[in-house]
Amino acid sequence: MIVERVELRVIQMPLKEPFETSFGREHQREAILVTVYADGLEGWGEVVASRDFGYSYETTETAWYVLRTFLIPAVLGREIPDVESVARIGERLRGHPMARAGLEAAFWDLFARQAGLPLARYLGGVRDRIPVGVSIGLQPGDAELLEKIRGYLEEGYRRIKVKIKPGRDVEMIAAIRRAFPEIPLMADANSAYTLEDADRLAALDEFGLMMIEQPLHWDDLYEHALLQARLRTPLCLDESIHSVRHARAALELGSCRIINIKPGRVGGLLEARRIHDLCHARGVPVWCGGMLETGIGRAANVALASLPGFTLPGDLSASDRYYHEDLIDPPFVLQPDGTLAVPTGPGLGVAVDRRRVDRATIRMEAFRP
Ligand code: OSB
Ligand code: MG
Repeated sequence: MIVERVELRVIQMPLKEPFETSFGREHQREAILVTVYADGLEGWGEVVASRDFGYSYETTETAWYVLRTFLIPAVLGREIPDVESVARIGERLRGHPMARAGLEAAFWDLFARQAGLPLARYLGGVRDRIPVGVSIGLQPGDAELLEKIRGYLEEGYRRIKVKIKPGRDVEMIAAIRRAFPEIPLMADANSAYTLEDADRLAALDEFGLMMIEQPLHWDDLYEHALLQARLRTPLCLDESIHSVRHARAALELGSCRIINIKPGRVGGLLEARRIHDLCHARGVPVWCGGMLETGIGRAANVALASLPGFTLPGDLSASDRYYHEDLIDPPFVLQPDGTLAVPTGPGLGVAVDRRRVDRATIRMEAFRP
């Protein structure tokens, strides 16, 4: 297909409540939407970088710069035969995976639409419902946290993930376990600890957590391997896995026993699928992480999570978990069995509500050959 036009938009979406992790607190979600027009079709992608760095070095500004300076000129007016060729353009850059993934996602949407297939099917997905969990940010105190957990369990979420950091860990997890002895529970530290905290992290072993996510430095594999050797609880890596090569290294080193796959973190859905394939072949469970996506990014994540190796519930909550009003119609709704339905229409399979996108847009630029 020949790329006729690309649009970039920075959007801001107020969150229903602030989301706090060990690296900071977000009150509203900022993201870039990418729209690619080709062969009479349009494809949409979401760049999951935030306004501020914290989770990653990428920000809205760095992603905007990389897209308009390098990535968009490389596809504009060109014949793009397949998604792989878009990924190869991205791979010429070092780093900037979120910028690359957002553009690639728009092409996945386009090529799946052109094929008349839902993205899930186009990727090789096998599921039509995705079991989902919910990620709960740091709360002012344990009472508030327990209340939140109770509410999400009542809504039907299948597993609870809580954020931890030094000072908000063993006692807090103990309180959760006292109130909810049986629930599938996990903790995400977003790199808040060092190896010196190994005893403290080992104290979490007695609570039967499904996993501890990314306790140590954001690009470390070696120290996670040392830590994993001291814990019964499986470690799951998020921030540290940047590519299928990192995934292989992590598994060989014993840095983790589970991987959280986020397309934005690894440069796109193609690399995300490669990591899935590697883990699936080795019997390593994976699940789909989230970055507070709008329905546009969420639809791509749901499609990814329909691949057979995504055996654990993802951070793929319903649209109303974060937003009063999503950018898509219909929104993602939590089914009574704790799943999200995989859209069945072509491409992302969700309709982008242009009026809502316009209302959320604070900056826009269109590119033509
Ligand atoms: O570490 O998984 C994370 C949100 C923003 C940045 C990093 C993370 C998260 C989440 C929420 O945990 C996932 C979601 O529900 O989208
Ligand atoms: Mg995480």
